[in-house]
Amino acid sequence: HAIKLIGAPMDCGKTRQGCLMGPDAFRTAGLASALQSLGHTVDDLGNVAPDANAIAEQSGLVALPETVGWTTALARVAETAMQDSLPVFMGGDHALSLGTVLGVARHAAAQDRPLFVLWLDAHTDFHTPQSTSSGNLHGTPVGYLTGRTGFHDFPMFEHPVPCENVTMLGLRSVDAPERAALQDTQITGIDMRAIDEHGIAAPLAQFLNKVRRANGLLHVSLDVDFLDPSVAPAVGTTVPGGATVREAHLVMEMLHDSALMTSLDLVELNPFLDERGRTAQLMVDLTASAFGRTVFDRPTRAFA
Ligand code: DIR
Ligand code: MN
Ligand code: MN
Ligand code: MN
Repeated sequence: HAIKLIGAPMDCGKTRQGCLMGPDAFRTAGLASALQSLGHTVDDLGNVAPDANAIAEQSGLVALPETVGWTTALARVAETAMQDSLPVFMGGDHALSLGTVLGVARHAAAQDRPLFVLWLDAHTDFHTPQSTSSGNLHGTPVGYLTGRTGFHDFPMFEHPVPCENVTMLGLRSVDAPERAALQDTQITGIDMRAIDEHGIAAPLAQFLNKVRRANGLLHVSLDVDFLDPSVAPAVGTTVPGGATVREAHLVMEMLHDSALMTSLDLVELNPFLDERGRTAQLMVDLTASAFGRTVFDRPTRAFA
């Protein structure tokens, strides 16, 4: 692939600070060289900055104007990058997906291809600016990209992703208003109990088959808190009982095998909370799996 690394040091999607260091932690952990060594062409475009705007702060919402400024800037960068590359957005908190998916959706619409979204997260991020009680807009991107109402301060999401095109894996923290709103949608939500009982491969394979049949584009959004905090402590919103290292690698390996992924977010890494870079390193290793790193090249495993 031609991969573009795009830094999005967005830190205003919640009150706890530190995600602004995310892009440089991914760089320090060797993301570019890991992908290059797999044979990809990698271009690090540096960091994006938010647009200015005249939107007013709103009580009950954290940093609404700045969040909208990131959204417009990232949508523009994402749409452009999609034309000739596979963009990897190095966050930054999960509010950056408001912008990246907006830009990717514009590109998909211009190509007349359906867009699918795989959300790897402990949380559903299905709030609207009205339903959030924390005021943290990193809890809203799936609401925005599926076309929920209430985002009037944001750019119009002209081509919302149909709910049946969204699958979430790893869920274990869903707020009551999100749960109520999700009941009425066709979003596929695979929680940790389902993964415990049936494994992570079957629901993912089903989703990937759907993307393939539809000749769709596939945006993948990987929140650090998808992973269990014992292996990925560097995130502000840890929830126990998350995906294991192997479950996460299997997801990434299956994504590579499918050859369907067309854009990727790496979000919520807070290097201030990390232990000698181990979470950043795990995220880099997972990304490498998504781009073809294997131990053995299956199915030819025999030592001849
Ligand atoms: C919570 C946390 N549902 C909120 N969301 C997070 O503030 O709306 N998403 N951390 O990844
Ligand atoms: Mn999230
Ligand atoms: Mn999360
Ligand atoms: Mn590949």
